[in-house]
Amino acid sequence: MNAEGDRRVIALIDMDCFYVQVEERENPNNKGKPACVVQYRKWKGGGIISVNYEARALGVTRQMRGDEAREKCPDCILYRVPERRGKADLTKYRDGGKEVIDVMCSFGVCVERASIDEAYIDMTMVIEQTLPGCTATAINVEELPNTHFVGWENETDDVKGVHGWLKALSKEDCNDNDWKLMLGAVLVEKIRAAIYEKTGFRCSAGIANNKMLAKLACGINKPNKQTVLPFTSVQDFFTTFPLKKVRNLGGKLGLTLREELLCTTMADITHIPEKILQERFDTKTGTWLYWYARGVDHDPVSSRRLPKSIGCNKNFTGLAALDSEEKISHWLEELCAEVSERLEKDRETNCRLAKLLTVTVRLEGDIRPYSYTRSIPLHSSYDKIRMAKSCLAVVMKENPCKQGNAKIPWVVTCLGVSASKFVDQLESSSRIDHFFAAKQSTILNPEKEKRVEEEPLHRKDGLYDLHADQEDEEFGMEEIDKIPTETNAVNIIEPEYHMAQISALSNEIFQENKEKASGASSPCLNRENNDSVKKTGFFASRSLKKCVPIHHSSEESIAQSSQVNPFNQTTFSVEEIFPDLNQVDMETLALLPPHLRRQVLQAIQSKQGNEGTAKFVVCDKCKEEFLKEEIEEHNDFHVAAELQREFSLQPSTSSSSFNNLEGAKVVKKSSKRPLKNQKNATKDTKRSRTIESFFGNS
Ligand code: TTP
Repeated sequence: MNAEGDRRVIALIDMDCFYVQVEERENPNNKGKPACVVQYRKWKGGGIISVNYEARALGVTRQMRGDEAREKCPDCILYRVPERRGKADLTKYRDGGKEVIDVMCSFGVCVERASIDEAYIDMTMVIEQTLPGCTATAINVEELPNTHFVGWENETDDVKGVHGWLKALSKEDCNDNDWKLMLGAVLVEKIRAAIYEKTGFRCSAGIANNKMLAKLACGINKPNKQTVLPFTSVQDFFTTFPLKKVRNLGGKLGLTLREELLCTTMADITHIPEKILQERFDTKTGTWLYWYARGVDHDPVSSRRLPKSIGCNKNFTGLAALDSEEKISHWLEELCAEVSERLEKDRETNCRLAKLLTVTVRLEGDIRPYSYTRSIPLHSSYDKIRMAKSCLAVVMKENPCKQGNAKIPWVVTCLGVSASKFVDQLESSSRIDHFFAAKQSTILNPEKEKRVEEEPLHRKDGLYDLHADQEDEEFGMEEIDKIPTETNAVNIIEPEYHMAQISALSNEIFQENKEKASGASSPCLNRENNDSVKKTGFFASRSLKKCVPIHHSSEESIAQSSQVNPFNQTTFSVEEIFPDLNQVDMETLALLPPHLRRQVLQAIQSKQGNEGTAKFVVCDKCKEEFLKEEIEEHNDFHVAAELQREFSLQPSTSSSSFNNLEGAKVVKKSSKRPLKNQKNATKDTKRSRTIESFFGNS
């Protein structure tokens, strides 16, 4: 790694007092007057989350509440964030952010949306095409009306440093990089002007050779200004710049640097040898930090106009804190309702499906943003009730006292739900979808099927939502995972995604069969038929399967589900599904009906000439064949199924919330199996366990 290698031209564009600007656009007569946006809660006028620059000039800050702002400035307008389902409704701010992104994208640059009101752009390619033949005289100072150059400002006659910089560019020893930054500054002036023209919003920007420098340059001159941070000015600038203000160093890593290694500025880190940094953190982080402190950051701008996650959270402070399962359940339902609605919209607009649902909890007394985070697989259905139940199950499993709605020993002060791990809707289902669609044309409405398949993909921009809720104090959550260190894994549990899919699928089948066993699905033949015409391929097959009333026990149903699958009657060749057996996609495999999956596994086995060797094992309960790595997870499922069956036979002693645990398979980074020891437990012991304890710590 070295400093010389990075000659990209990156900008960070950040909207000025964004929420206030959105409100001002709706109320043009108020433009130019001091104003703030306050959170929806009314106590003391509500917490301020955005302050315009007129109000800032009069002493109003974001740390104040609405009433204090009015004391400072009686004319200050207080806009209130709209409310829906008892929480903030950020739709109009998100939509405003999307408009801005659309303008940026129209310039042919690579855009990475970084939060509700900011985005990185990589202009390198565009600039490199313009570069040949540029001369300093060709650049007019008027093209840079709002640009400042760090290190070149001259308080007397060149406050912004533009003249000094242009003069330097005309010298012979001036390098390409300086030129590129200059051209980048001209382009960003144009982009910002276009944003204003098309949306009416003002913004500021930072221009530099990488994301970290661009981000910190952006904050130097605001509002409606842009700042170039040339690489040659970085070291000087870093001698006073507090490290806690640097991207990726605001959190735990920054705290360790400050408290343990006594660094307060970026330059302080440069005095620590790389080896020491590697020893204190780890090799990768140490090296990264070593260069980071020298202004080097290779993090690419990844083209991303869509959010990586869709979620919302809510704080419950003081008397509003959640101290019963009932309250937690209620708010999880509210949060899941919002997430589900936005996911559906996202699926329609962006043709993608979220595969992971993450629930975050902060407990009373905890100063961290979140006390714990748990992830569970999310199935193709965005059913808000099922999502909420799954979330409740994983939240409550952490609680040492899980007695229904009894007072619980811990109190929740923040709850968050977010969906992530998006996959292309077609990509995820295409192979299997087309495969089944072809085979079942007589089952589904062929006209409808054709229409669905021929419909063009409407890929529109989605919304990026890091500021999930006004009350959320933790910004830039996604930045956490950019740090190349284990430290970022502290609160985030990575999914063992493929393996989880297998057991999640089993859970899903189990749940469906449970519904069938209870007779719930039998009266809905017509409804299911209607649904089925809307769905294609595998999903349609699931709907059809649901229509068949079965009255077996749940586990029997799972084992026998292949007998009721209408596709059983059709013969498919394994090659039709997986033309290359060396590249079998586990996700697709997990979606197959059991008999087909068995065929695929057998085909792989014989292809590898491993027949009879220990690569696959047969489950002695359902006689299905599994990859060796899958069997443990699969066994867990049988135990869960058994417990659930017993649980549903017993009079309910616990919250009904636990009766439906479809999808509530906790995915953890460590492959610690919660059931490992319990599998050897006697039947009686198993019987005495509740479904909560199955998912609880073991
Ligand atoms: P910021 O970009 O941090 O702030 P801002 O746009 O209001 O002002 P500035 O000109 O200094 O950039 O946040 C963007 C929006 O995110 C902000 O308008 C309101 C919202 N927000 C919250 O909801 N809660 C918060 O704690 C913060 C800091 C912002």
